[in-house]
Parts: sequence; C-alpha cells; structure tokens
Amino acid sequence: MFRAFESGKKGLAGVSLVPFNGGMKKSACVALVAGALSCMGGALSAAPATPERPNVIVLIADDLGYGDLSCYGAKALRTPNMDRLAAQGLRFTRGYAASATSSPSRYALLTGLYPWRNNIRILPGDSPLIIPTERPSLAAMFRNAGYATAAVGKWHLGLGGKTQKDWNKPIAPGPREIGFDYSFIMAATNDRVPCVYFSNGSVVGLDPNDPIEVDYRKNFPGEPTGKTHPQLLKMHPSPNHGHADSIVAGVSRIGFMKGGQAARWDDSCMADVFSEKARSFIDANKDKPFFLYYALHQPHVPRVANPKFAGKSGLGPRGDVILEADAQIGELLACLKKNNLDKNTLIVFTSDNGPVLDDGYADEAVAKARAQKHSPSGSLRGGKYSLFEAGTRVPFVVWQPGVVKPGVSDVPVAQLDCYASFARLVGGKVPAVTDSVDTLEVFRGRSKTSARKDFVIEATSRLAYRSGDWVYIPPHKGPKVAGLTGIELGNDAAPALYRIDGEARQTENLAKKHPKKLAEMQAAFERAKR
Ligand code: NG6
Ligand code: CA
Repeated sequence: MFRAFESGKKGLAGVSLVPFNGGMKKSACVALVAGALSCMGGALSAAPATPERPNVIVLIADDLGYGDLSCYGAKALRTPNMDRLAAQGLRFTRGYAASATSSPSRYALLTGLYPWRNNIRILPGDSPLIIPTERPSLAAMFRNAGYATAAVGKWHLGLGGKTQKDWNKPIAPGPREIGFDYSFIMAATNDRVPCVYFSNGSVVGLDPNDPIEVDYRKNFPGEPTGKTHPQLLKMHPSPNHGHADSIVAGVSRIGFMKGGQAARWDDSCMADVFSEKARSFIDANKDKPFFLYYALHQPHVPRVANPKFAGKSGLGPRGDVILEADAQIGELLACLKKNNLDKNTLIVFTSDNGPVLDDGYADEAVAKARAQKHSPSGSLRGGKYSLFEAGTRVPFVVWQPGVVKPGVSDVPVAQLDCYASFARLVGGKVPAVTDSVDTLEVFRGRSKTSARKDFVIEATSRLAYRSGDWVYIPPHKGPKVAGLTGIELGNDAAPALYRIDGEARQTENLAKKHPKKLAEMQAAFERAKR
C-alpha cells in the first residue's frame, strides 16, 4: 500500500514525497501534478445513514474575504474548488469568526472561549503559547475521543513557555501539548520571523552549525534589513507599514532573525509544502478517525505565489495566491477521494478574519482590485481589523456529501461553536466553562433554529454585539478609517445600531430611530460579557 511518509519514494501520481516527520530540505517544493484532481461527482446517496465519527477537517484561510470567492459573488476571479465545496455543501451567508484578526480568532476556534475574556491580541513571532494546556482544546477533545489529530500551516498561537526560548532545541509547549499528535507549522504569520517550518516542535532542516536567533526589538549586527539593503528585495514594504526588518527569501519581514539559512522557507513553495503535509497525514490516517486543522497561509501578506499561479488572476499577487489556495483545496479533495474518505469526512471551510488589500507590501493589491472592480469584502462594510461586518463575517462552508444538506443558509453561525458541535458529533466532552454552543444540526443544514442567540465580536481589542438581525457597536475612540490599510474600523463617538440581515451594507445608523432596540441591545451586550 502507498504510504506517503516513505521517504524519498514517488507517490502514485508521481508526487515526490518528503518524510512525514520533518526532515524536509529547504527547497523541497513538491511538484504539483496536473490533472491530479479527480472529479468529485457529487450525487448524494439516496438515504444516507450518518457515518459514525466522521473525519473532521477545519480548513481555515488567512484574511480571505467574504467577497473573494466566486461562490460568494466574486466576478473578477474564479475559485472552482472553493465553489465545489460550496455547491456540494452548505454555504453560510452569515458565518462569523470571533475576531477581525488572527490570533484571537484562532484562539476562539481552538478553545471555544471568547478571546477578549483573556485579552488575546495579534501575537509577535516569539510569543509563548497562549492556549492553556490544562484545559482541553478542540484538538484535545478530538484526541480524547480517539481521533488522530494534526495541525498544518499557520499557527500564530505562540510556542514555548514564558522565558526566552532557544529555537535550536525542540520547543514546548506547543501544538502537541494542546492535543495535536502531529504538527507542521509556521510559528506566527508569513510576514513575521522566524521564517522556518516547525515539525513537531523542532525547526525543519536546521544546520546545528548555523543556529537561529530571533529578536523583536533590535537587529543583529551586520544582518541586512529591508531598510539597510532594499536592493536585495524582490517585494518592497509599503511606506510606513514596518515590514522592513530581516530579509528572508527576498522579502523583508517584521522582526529580526539571524542564522538558520538552510532552514529558511521559500514563500513560493509554502502552499505545496503545507499541502503535501496535510495529504500525507490523511494518507497515513485513512483507516482511523482523524481531525485535521489545516490553516492555509493565503492571502495574508507577503503574497508570493508559486510560479504556476503568478500572474494568472489578473488581480496581482493577492488574486494569484487565492488561486493557489483554491488549487490546494482541490488537492485536498482529490486526496480524500483517492482514499475513499470523501463521504466520511466533514469539512468546515472558512477564514480567520476579513480581507485587507494593503497590509504591508507594495504588491498592487489596491490598484488591481480597483481596476477589476473586485471587492474582497463583497457588499459588506469594513474589512480586517474592523467591527463592521466584513471584519468577522467570513466565507463559511460546511461540507460532507450525503450528510450535510447542500444549499445556502442565512442562519448565523460561528467558528466558536465548532467545539461544542464537534464534541457532540464525535462523542467528546465540552469543558464546563465554555462560550461554545452546539449548533451541529444548523451546520449540517438539518435545522434552522440555532441555539446560538447572540454573539460578541472583537476587533483589535474593541467589542461589538450581534443578536438576531441587529448589531450594536458601542462608542469607541480612534480613527474612523485606518491610516495604513484604508479600512473603516467601526469607531464612532456615538453608539451605532445596524440591521445585518441579508447582504447588510450597514449604511444607516439606526440608533436614534430605534432607541428601544438600542437600549435592549446595550443591556443584552452587558449580560453577554458577563
Ligand atoms: C499587523 C501587521 C499586518 C499583519 C497583522 C497580522 C503592521 C503595520 N501590520 O500588525 O501586516 O501582519 O499584524 O495579521 O505591522 S493576522 O491576520 O495574522 O492577524
Ligand atoms: Ca488573518
């Protein structure tokens, strides 16, 4: 039988394989195989019995917007594999991340807790682990229920303990200590050092004679940065955005690193590397139930598409990497099909937060989107970092052919509710203290009545409150529009009340027109926070 982690062998489709447990060489860029996608068919079996304990994949993109997918209305680019998930599955028009930025959003998904309860913010790349090890995470819930578990892709939840860490030794606590049997991750974001992969806590491909050092305050003497050596850059930082520190693979990043040359990643290969690791995990665990947290790095900055996709979208690098992510999803679906797991695997496909065009690099995202009339937020107001809808209302598709009823649902759902919903699905336990609510039947399209009645969202430490068709944004200090990204943040001196049913644009503040509703929302918000 084909075992993907037999080092050095060629897989069935001629894909070069790298060892499952790390050992990957720096330039190991797995060749994609044209035509590896097999047609998913899509016919539902007549009277499907619910498979017991299906495999579960949380497939989460990074900064992918509500309007970035053709199945959510994008016209300027096509996302055929995302669309296939949506066509065969249930596409939610009101699916929410808990936060408009990454670390808090992922924290919520993996703990079932609101991130603002513990003041979770965007983490630097050298942050300690922020997920408690003593309380079972979503991964631990699956592991305790007998599932094999893996995290592949973007992490951004911190690694190691509170004291200064040595990147040249295995780092713990990390994914393993919160319930992932296997992990192959980047520590933080693709624009933050350290720019190396970690397999089960250790840097992949590290030469012990060239140790890694990381510092977020000052550079190491003599090391080139985007500021001192702009001639070395193939992608330049946007003015005033930072992102001009250490240079890795021709891109200057946030933070400084030294050494680890052989281990440094090449952004243009990252999609293939993560895709191969995710598929190897599936191949290796096809005979037992598994939970895979697969965190795509696109379209977060820096957007460096593989040459196969560069220039293909007409929207510049941001569009190109969305096509690349879409192809990764095609490979994932083909892998499930190949292993005969496509009826017994539930996928939630979503994004950690809303979209942004200029988030740190001069990559033409703004100009190309304007020229092609592409709105990454769709018809919603705001974007990443915003309390308006596009900050947290994200693509949200649940897929399991034969089990999830295909269609479109406007029932509000939250990533936060994956914990309690999946716990019921697999016979796992939910901790006594939780913000997660079991909405499994809504996820599967079998009920339109959700146990989730309201939702507190967070954007850069500010809160807003949703209930039914309404959202209340309390007064917040700060600029209305962010100077760097040009995104409307949702700050106002006056309280704001909007209706958010349908494709809500949030143009009219209804606070004055509906004082009773406003008071009711304010009171409910205070209760929800308690
Ligand atoms: C911000 C960065 C932005 C991005 C973000 C994290 C600046 C000016 N901006 O601080 O480029 O890295 O952090 O994005 O440094 S997230 O999707 O992981 O939350
Ligand atoms: Ca993000």
